Amino acid sequence: MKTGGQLIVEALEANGTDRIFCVPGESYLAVLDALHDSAIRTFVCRQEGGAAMMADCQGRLTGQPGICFVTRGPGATNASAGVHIAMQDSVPMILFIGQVASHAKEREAFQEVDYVRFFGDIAKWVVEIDDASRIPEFVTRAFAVATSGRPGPVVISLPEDMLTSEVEAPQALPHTPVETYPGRAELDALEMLLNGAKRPFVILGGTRWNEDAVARMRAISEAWSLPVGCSFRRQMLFDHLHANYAGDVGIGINPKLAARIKAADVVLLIGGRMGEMPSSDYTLLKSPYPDQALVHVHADAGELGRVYRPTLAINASPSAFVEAFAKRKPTAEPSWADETAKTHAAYLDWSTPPETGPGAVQMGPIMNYLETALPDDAILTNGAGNYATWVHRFHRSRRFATQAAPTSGSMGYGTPAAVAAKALFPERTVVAFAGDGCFLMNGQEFATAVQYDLPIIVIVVNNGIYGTIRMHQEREYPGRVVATDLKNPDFASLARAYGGHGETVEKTADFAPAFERARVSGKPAIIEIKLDPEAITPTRTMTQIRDKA
Ligand SMILES: Cc1ncc(C[n+]2csc(CCOP(=O)(O)OP(=O)(O)O)c2C)c(N)n1
Repeated sequence: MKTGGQLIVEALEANGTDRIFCVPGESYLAVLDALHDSAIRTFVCRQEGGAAMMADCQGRLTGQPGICFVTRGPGATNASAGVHIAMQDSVPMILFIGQVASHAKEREAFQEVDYVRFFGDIAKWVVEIDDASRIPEFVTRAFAVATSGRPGPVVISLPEDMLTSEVEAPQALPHTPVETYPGRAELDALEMLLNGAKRPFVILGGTRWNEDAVARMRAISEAWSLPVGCSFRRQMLFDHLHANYAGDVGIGINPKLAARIKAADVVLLIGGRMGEMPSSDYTLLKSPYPDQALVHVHADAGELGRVYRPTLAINASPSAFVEAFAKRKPTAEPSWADETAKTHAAYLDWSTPPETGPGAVQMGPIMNYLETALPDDAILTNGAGNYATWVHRFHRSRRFATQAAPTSGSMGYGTPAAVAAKALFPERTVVAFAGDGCFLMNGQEFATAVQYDLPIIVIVVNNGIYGTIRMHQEREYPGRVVATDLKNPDFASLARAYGGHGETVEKTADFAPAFERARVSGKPAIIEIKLDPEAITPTRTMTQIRDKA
């Protein structure tokens, strides 16, 4: 006989879980107690949104579900911020929620929420377990659902009395991974299309990639001289210094790259969904009928034909697809090789930061410095805000599992993600980028970094405004500023108050030594960059945007 709490922990162990992220609650004490006897490492966090984002980051970088435990009601609603990210970003994750006891249900008991309804639209699957003997079945299924097809978050509600009940249950078994392979007919059809193409283009996106798959994709690109772009915030899928790298198919796309994609005759979209952001609001590829012959490779059949009618639909995971297609070679020297080289030259030009800009701190030289100071395997995280443009446009990503940034555009992601990344890869440099607004959405997780001795470096780009929204405001309603001014704490003092290392950068030359001091401090660090609010984009000032409106 075992308690529900013990069965949950055993089922997690059977599925290879080595850590969980949580904020404790009285609703799931039986699970916490079972964790006491387990080798699973428990990371206690400061807010459930941060805990869920850590779990998301774990899933994003490893492909295995990140696990998060929260309490009912406010714990669950806080965690929903991370669940939404995992859903939009196709990341495997399992959120466990302590639920009110069975006798209290449907009375709007203390902190009672119906999770099936609450998470219905933002989770891949939501279930409440009423009978503890079925825990092995549901937990194993949760791993299968979270990782198969298009990965996503699963939410499991755990009534308190179910967790304390003692039952007999079958021994939990690990889930069986589900793979989707391309058929020979699809591979033949693609080979024919590419052999007949004049201006093909490849876009990589989504999840279910790994280091081997990225290496195979590189080999395919070389064999066929294919230009390759990475979808919004999926830049770790192709080496940016490779001669075939074409650029970031994201927000504020290089106009030359957009023109190149529009002029393509065949677009091979692997793993991505080509949503509103990467498609420049569905204009790069027209929905529902693209101008180009679209070959869409996706692990979920439901995504094929959902937004675009593909010429050729291939229901396969990116990793299975590249493994199969790597064996196919062109019949003749590709005619587009010269153009692929030109596209890369245009990328290099576009990703060279400006040396100057308004104010005493220039982000361009700071990005140049980071490009030389950061090892290739450094992990960069961020949330949402104009500051992220500097990272996405000017950081030349080299390797897989080096990026954690929400395609869902959620603020507050960078700091908790950095904590999870550093816990996963303690030997690697982990840098979180945040705006002043973004940081204060989940900056409390800096305390988690201090608690677990995880020396992340958080770069807070402080312009004293919710800059992205101010920019939109000035463009749409010039001169009518509402709700976008911020009065901020001294971020360096804040870092020290938490027990970390703090630096303030007021001019460009301050940055390199501040970064070095942060690195050798061995402590979690915050480097505040005081950026002129005029420097709202790499190329246009706030005044120029207002004046043009
Ligand atoms: C959770 C969340 N809330 C609100 C928004 C809307 N939003 C997008 S960017 C932004 C401002 C970001 O400000 P900051 O982090 O200071 O960066 P900046 O744009 O100034 O560089 C806001 C409020 C969002 N994307 N996510």
